[in-house]
Amino acid sequence: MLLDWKQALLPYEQAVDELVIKFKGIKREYYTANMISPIEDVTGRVKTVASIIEKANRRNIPLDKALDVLEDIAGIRIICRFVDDIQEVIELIRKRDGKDMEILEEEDYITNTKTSGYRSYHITISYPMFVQGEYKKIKCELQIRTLAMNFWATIEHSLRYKFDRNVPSEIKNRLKVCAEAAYKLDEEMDKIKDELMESQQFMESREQLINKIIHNIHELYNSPNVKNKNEYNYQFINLYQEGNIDKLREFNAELETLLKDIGE
Ligand code: 0O2
Repeated sequence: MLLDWKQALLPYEQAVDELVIKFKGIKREYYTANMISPIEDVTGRVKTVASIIEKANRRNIPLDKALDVLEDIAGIRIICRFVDDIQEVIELIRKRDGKDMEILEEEDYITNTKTSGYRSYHITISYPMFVQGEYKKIKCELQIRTLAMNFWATIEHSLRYKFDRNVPSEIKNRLKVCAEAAYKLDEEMDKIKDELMESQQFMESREQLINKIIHNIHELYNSPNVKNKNEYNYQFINLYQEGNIDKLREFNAELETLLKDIGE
């Protein structure tokens, strides 16, 4: 059977695009609510045709069944900073089960680390799509892992390709040592999580404050009733250079009062 791969993979591409937007949207929701997101980064990919054929052959799946049987043709990777964040992301996904996606399977390779040293949490979902007027459910594999787990998996993956899946045992052993080190890194990071979270919260709220000030100065520039508009800009630059967050907050409060007075 001849497959028009481009046509057949189109719904998978669209599903990946939509899911990346959705998970990035969750990250933005946290940011907007001034909360720290458990999601650090989201990427997506559709398996290459060569990789689909290789996996189908390896698993003795006839090519015309490959798209229905393989669960990771559409793949989303959700990267977290801390191991605890993974659980938060899993809960977020479970909440959507039966709504905009359906959970088919969960595989916990964090508790049950693979012999290779691979750690990650996999959730296979079924995702409804309308493509060219047709309703279709697309299977998609969500891989949730920390930055450290991802670093290890990316390096190991490229070595697997280099050695055509037959990584020499000496390198395999070294990779296991690296997997141990990545595990240790996650453990150590978890221990200083609270301090890191506080500094992140501070950085994010500072950034949001700066954005608000810039927005408010812009609003003042648009108002015909405000004189000496440049004064606010100079004042902002001086306070920014001074770096005192309380003074910046006071300044922003002044701008907001001024804008309110002008609006009345
Ligand atoms: P790619 O290029 O990332 O798409 P398998 O038959 O063992 O290959 P299976 O049964 O489909 O895998 O399911 P599993 O074990 O959940 O693995 C699916 C995907 O998880 C893999 O896809 C990898 O992305 C990742 N993965 C699983 N095990 C390992 C591992 O030991 N090392 C790394 N680096 N990644 C792993 P593909 O098709 O192998 O590769």
